[in-house]
Amino acid sequence: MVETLDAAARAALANELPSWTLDGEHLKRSFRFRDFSEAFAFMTRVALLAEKQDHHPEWSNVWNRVEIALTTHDAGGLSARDVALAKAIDSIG
Ligand code: H2B
Repeated sequence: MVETLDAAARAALANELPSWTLDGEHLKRSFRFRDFSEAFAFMTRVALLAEKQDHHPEWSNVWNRVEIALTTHDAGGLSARDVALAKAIDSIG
């Protein structure tokens, strides 16, 4: 069973992941690209990362925008797996 993040770990997120917003049990970030093709190319790269980590985003796409929300369903909340995926997404975003 994956553990949810404790209060100290949540407090550290602002520094650790400055581009992400903590919203309840989700880490959220919006991306905007030049067009749909670039947005979808990004999503493809994230999908491959997610498969590699066996951890998958809740997300939506409208043309050039991609909205990502990370949470750990197996834990019923935010876990280190979300932080790891957010960092990996930052490295390609
Ligand atoms: N993704 C997310 N976001 N949360 C999970 O708990 C989760 C997942 N669990 N991807 C994984 C898959 C699990 O269901 C499989 C069986 O490993």
